[in-house]
Amino acid sequence: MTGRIVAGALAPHPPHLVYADNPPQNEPDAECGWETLRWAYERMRQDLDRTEYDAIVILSPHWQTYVGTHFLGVPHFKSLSVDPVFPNLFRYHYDMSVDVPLAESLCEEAAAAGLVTKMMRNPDFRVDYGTIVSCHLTRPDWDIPIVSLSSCRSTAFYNTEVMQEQAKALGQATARAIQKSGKRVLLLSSNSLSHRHFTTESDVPEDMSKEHITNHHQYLWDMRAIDMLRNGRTREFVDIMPEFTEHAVSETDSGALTWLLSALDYPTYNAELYGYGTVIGTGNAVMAWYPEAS
Ligand code: 2X7
Ligand code: FE2
Repeated sequence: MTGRIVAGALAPHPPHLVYADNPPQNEPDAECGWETLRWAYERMRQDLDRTEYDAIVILSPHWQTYVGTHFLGVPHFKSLSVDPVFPNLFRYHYDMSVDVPLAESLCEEAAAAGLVTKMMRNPDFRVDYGTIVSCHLTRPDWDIPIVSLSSCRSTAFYNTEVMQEQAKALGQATARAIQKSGKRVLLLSSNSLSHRHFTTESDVPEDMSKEHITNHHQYLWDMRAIDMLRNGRTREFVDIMPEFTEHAVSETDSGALTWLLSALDYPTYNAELYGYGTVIGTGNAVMAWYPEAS
């Protein structure tokens, strides 16, 4: 049977959202906070629950590699993840399984396309918080194995154009490997849109009277990005991604969103926009593309 991508989602990973949800895995306690985004995730989960999938493939900006793309290659990880910037909000006990055969096929397919790749086989490796937060918010039961791809830092090492070319090739390789696998797969691009943070935190982190976008310029970029993404202008958005990434200081520098749109073959159908909200000044959209429904 031919495998397929059942959905692809933009699934940002501010640890604040897990903090505010108060799951048993996270140590700190919150009163509330960032409801528009948490309700957006809730509605995305309801839609995703209507379809079956065998694996989640995710690319996170917080697993950063400078020589090629790496793939988690150990069947099971269990440890404590502490956010380096927000240890007061995120101390999360994770327990996850990895679809190693699917990770290996992705790695091989990407290598065959000329990309530098490596399977990560260290059993003591600490999984990055971006992967954990996006997967938790999308599938809190952790009952589906994941495949996690690192973000090759070609934007920092070369420029956004090099990142884009590599991320496009990685997206095509991902789609080919999934087709050959016979599996039904959900893809997650784990990133914020505009990404300029406040440099200080309020005394009560979940005090929503202090939460807003860092500046209007970033908000305008986010609205333009969302408008293009949700209305089928994804190829055009990828074309302006270098400008967006620089001007909005966006986490798209990770290649995650270019990878996702390339794997989905640049949807011309509409995305489902579940919501937009700011977290400590950054702009975040939760949205998904459903190729089967299109
Ligand atoms: O990693 C993040 C992020 N991308 C956005 C907001 C706040 C914290 O962490
Ligand atoms: Fe981040």
